[in-house]
Amino acid sequence: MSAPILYASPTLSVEALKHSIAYKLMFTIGKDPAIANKHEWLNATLLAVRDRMVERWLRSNRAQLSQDVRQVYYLSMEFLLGRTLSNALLAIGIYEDTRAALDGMGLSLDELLQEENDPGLGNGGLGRLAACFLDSMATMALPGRGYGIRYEYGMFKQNIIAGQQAESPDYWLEYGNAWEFPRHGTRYKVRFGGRVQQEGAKTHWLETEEVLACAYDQIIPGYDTDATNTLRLWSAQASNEINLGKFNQGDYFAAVEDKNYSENVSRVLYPDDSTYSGRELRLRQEYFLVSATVQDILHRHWLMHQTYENLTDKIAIHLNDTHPVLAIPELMRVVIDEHQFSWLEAWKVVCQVFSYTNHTLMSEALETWPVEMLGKILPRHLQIIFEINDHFLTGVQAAFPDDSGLLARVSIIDEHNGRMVRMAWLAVIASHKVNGVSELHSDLMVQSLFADFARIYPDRFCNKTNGVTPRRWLALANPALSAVLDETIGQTWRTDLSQLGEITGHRDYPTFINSVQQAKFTNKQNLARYLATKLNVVVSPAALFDVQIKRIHEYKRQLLNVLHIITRYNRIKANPDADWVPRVNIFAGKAASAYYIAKQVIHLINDVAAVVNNDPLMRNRLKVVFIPNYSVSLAQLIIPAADLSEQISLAGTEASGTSNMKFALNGALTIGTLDGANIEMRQHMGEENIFIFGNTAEQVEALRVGGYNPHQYYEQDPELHLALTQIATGVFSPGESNRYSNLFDSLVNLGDHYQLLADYRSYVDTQDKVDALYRQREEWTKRAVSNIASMGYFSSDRTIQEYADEIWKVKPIRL
Ligand code: 26W
Repeated sequence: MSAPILYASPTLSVEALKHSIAYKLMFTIGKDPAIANKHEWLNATLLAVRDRMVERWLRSNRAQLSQDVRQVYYLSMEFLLGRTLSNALLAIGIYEDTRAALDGMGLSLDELLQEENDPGLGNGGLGRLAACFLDSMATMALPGRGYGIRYEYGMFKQNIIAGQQAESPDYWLEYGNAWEFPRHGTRYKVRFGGRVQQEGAKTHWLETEEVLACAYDQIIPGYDTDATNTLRLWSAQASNEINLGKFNQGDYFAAVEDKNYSENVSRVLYPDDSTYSGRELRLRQEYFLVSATVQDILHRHWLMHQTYENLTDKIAIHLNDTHPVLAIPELMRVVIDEHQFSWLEAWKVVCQVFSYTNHTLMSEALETWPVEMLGKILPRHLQIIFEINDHFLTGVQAAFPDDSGLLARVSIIDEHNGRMVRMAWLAVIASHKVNGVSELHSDLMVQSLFADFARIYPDRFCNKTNGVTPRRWLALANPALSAVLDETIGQTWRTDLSQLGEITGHRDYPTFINSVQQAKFTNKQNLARYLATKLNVVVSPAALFDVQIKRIHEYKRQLLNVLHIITRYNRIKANPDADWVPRVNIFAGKAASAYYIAKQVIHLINDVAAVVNNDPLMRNRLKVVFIPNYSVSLAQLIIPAADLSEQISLAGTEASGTSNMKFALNGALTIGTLDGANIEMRQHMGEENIFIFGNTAEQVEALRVGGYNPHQYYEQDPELHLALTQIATGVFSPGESNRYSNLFDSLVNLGDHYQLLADYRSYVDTQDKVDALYRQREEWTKRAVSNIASMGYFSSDRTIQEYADEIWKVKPIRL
């Protein structure tokens, strides 16, 4: 690490900052300070702060080039970075100076920070993980770059209208993006369609349509270090050649239409993480990302080395799920068709360069493309995929001559379901390492989805349990708790999260416990203020804040949470004078726009909220709130305010989860199943510090195999029976009594695929234990402290160190 830069140069720096902010406002934005609005001041501040990072950035890039080290390229269709200004201020240690500078000009830093839009270039966990990884790579000075798409429209905005989700477009570039550097000189042609022509040994890909990929760079600052990295996002621009042709023929409208059409490729993020779309535009997007990226990687490599002989020594390419898997045939194509590699030479390179992370076992989310569609859009790539498949199957046949069904099962081409290309198979066959994202997930991955491949390639599969960056998820999101930690154990936990273990020694000091409680209360007040001002919902910060925030998905079982809330409501109604622990149940999350059941769940939550919140008997004992338009910035507000974190997916379905880690790091206790990373969290914190309920993954499987009968649970548990009947008969939808009959049916009559009813009793009983512990406030806080203390392992710095050592083989640069 470099010399400490955190608390340097107080007054000098404040004056200099004032000057440069005003300078940016006038000379870059062109506004008179007397009339500038908040957006303009924000952009001026962003630009002034960006200036202070550019030198480090250039130095980092220079060091990467001169030290000639191996580079890792992280390819992802999604990056959910969150707001940038506060993170940059924290990283370079000028948070308080900037506050003072703005103060001095009559502006409030906190207000400006709230003005920044939060780019939603991702769906959820996978995109946010990519952002945490970039933060860790920069902080650890690892020579890496992210590559993605600069979607013009990010994740849709969610409004709740009459209790239901309504989507509207998120045009996040409305006020420009001060943070990015457009690289007008860095553009690559990306080609689609056309046909393949063989000329002796040479293959030509002809008569293609073209679109240009233009680079937009942003600085990813490392924390308290000179090291910075780059995230490069590609934006589509019509290539003039095509349009000019039609234009000259006089067909002006066709030319403009064409232009719009080809630029569609980076227009919008696919806002669905539950089912793969199978849509042609999505396939084009995926190829657009990888084609531009592979060209860029090779270009940079050539600049540094003037040869492609040493590719395997110098580059590692990581595939964030299968979405960028076309990078495999693309790299093959380029080195064979354009750089005269033999097929086997090319394959050897590919097999050493690529690695792949699987993020889900859900079959409906696994990408497969019709052979026909792939052949139409990428004929040369389809040819290469067939060649890879032949080469692979020949090897398998030789090694496993006696397994008759094996070839069909492992073939990249699924012949039984309408000839589909299985992208996960391609990823596994070409990657030297394949990892899951928690121990359970990685185990299940080799036992189920990739069982055949685990036999063929026993050393290929490994686990890299996810982590989260402590900079954004503790230092930035929770200044109150951070201050307590700083006072107790010093400040260096930000780059070595294992130091949080040291607070265990303070668990029995009442002053420490008090200050942890105080920090939580402050955060709950902040959230309560937001709920009051934005949603007109008044909650007491003294109540237990019970939070489930994540994409709405059946396997995540928000509906199980609702069943508990209804049960609690019924109990309070039956016995209003008992001494109830007051609770506020908070939900947030988006439903994919075509996911009918998920949308019904949102509607039901809002309907239940309306009934409960308007029932005079409930008063402060129970409140239900759905916070619209969940985002990274909302997560930063909500998570620090949570007492209880709901991680209640059916065991075996949530690959890892990462918000589970963020909650625990911020001192919430978890109620959860033995799923994903919950299992490892329990190991680290001890089972007395987490509320575990429900069936294990093995029990779930056994139930499924043995013939699960949800109806029996419905019949035998009176509280469950009542709650379900109330949903089915319109108690929460008085205007439309059968509104939820389909939800009821899916649980009681249609098999309850995610086994909510099987886990209901254990869940509700465990919630009672939560109440009991919450009454003993000091004991509760001690366990919260144990949660915080044991989260060191779940830093993305640890995760990235493992990727760097065991998969990418990259080392930090010296600065
Ligand atoms: C093709 C449509 C599509 C898009 C995105 C299918 C699947 C996805 C992602 C794989 C969904 C996702 O974000 N998965 C989550 O990844 C996180 C990071 O590893 C895990 O913590 C979550 O458990 C997992 O659901």
